[in-house]
Amino acid sequence: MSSRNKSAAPAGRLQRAPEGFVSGELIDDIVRHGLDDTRRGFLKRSFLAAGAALAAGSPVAAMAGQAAKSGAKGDPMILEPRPWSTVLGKPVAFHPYGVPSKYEANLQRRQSPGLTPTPQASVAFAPLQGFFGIITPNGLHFERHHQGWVDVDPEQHRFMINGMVKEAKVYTMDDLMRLPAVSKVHFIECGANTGMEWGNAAVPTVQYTHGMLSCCEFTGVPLKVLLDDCGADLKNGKFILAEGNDGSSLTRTISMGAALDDAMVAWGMNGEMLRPENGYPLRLVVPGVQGVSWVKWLRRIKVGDKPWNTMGETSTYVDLMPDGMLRQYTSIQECKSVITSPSGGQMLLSKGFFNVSGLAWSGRGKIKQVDVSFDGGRNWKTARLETPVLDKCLTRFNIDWVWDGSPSILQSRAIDSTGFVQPRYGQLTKVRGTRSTYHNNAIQSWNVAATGEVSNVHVD
Ligand SMILES: Nc1nc2c(c(=O)[nH]1)N[C@H]1C(S)=C(S)[C@@H](COP(=O)(O)O)O[C@H]1N2
Ligand SMILES: [Mo]
Repeated sequence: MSSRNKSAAPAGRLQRAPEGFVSGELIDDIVRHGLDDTRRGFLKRSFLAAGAALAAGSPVAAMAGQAAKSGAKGDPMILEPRPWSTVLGKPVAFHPYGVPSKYEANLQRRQSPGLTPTPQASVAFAPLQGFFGIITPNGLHFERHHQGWVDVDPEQHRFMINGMVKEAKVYTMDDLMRLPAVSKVHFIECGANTGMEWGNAAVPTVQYTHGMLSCCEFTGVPLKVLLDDCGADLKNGKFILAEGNDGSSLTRTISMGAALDDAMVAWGMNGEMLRPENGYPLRLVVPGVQGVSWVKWLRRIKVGDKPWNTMGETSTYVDLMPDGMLRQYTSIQECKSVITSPSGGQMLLSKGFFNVSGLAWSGRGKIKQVDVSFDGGRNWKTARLETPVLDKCLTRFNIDWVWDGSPSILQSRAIDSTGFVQPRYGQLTKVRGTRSTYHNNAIQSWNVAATGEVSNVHVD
């Protein structure tokens, strides 16, 4: 079915990575002064201008134009020996720890425009537009710190369990890494992901709309094993408090249900030790629950019988409702999806076939189905889910699309194993208002103009 579509329509060309063209000064300015209307407009214009400039001068565009005229025939790039095929290559282990090709230098974590006040209490968004499959490479995992990151000496790191336990215990990293380990792939999403999109279409690319999202294989010991080891009082102990060892003194209350279910005290991330930015040498993994509970540089878990109501649970990570009330402890990341290619800031350089690709996830289970609309939600087609489809994990979807050059609005809608259907933007704001900041899981719309420019729009 897909191949018939493909052969019927020539492949369209996509300018896939114009996201790197906001100047460092502009980002600094936004970080310092916030994102007002002038800066928002400027941000939008500079993304568009960069996309257009790149499209005009792009070697991809030039090559594609040539191919359209003469096919692959006569192309010196294939007919003539290339410089790199006639020299000695670089020696083995030239980089003892490998690095990406210099041609991929544009694929970077990027700072938040205007979300947070200082370089320490900040966010670096993951470039979702450049990812394939479901695994986030360790160097591109998003970062969210409340007080900067620290590089902790694992020899000096200690982890303690206390509170309502028979015996409080302190573990070294060696103690922990001797225990029976498990490895599981899960997504982590900050509760504030897509937070700038309450109200209006604020930021230009999927990196900024959805980039506080990553997915890795984590290795560690189930928290249940450690709670058992300390003789946690499971009858009266209804909650745990997790505490980090950085300057933010981040503490989070987590339900005993989540703690005993699939929470993990983890040191491994995609086959190697955690990166310092992500909590090296130890972090809590709480599948399905918002990122703030995944405490990094984890040093203590306390068992108790009621929530602690710490600052981060009462004044931040609370959802402002239209009536002025705040919802607390909305910890689960609900079913959500987004098309990552094509997405905002990219450019369709020609009509024809496109593989529309994106990510879907749910904090309540597996992804059951993803539908895609090319006309702003009037008609829907079911996308292909790529395997594996795992619990509380990103799922990659793909669907064929032949762009006829007319304006289109691309949307994706995920359904999870509980039957929950990702809401339209208007459905969500009807209940939650437009100042909720956290937990925005609305359907994302990308507008494709006749010029091929792809931009962020809100469709009710
Ligand atoms: N100790 C500590 N843990 C922390 C944080 C922090 O600032 N300090 N930030 C939290 C928040 S708000 C999120 S979204 C995730 C981000 O994890 P990452 O930086 O590995 O992406 O870590 C959480 N754990
Ligand atoms: Mo977060």
